[in-house]
Amino acid sequence: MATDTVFGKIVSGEIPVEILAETDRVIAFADMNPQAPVHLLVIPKSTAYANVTELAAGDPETLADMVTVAQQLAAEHANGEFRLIFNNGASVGQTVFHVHAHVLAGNLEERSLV
Ligand code: DGP
Repeated sequence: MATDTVFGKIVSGEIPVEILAETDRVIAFADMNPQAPVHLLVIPKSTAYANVTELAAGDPETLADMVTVAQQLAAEHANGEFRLIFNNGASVGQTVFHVHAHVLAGNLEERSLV
């Protein structure tokens, strides 16, 4: 279970961000530490899921929504192509335990996988 994370505070409005896309289930905003020309985050509004494994099992419709929003963001901010990354666990780099998709787009040659 996700508990009290920085992304929960973004969902609640306690930490203000510019919302770039929103559905009933998800919001998107820019990563504060961009690793690509376009580096956005898509997160569920629900705070119940710490990682994508939990989300896929518990709320696959929201996972599908995240992919759809990623596509829309890539079309709006780049050429429609994108890389979608879920870090799933601390040992592979997850630092915020509220599931989130990194949407990377633009010219990604020679660039980090986040
Ligand atoms: P991960 O390593 O997969 O858990 O990625 C977490 C990402 O979240 C990292 O790239 C930085 C970003 N991030 C953390 N805190 C904030 C914040 O308060 N605002 C924004 N915009 N991004 C944040």
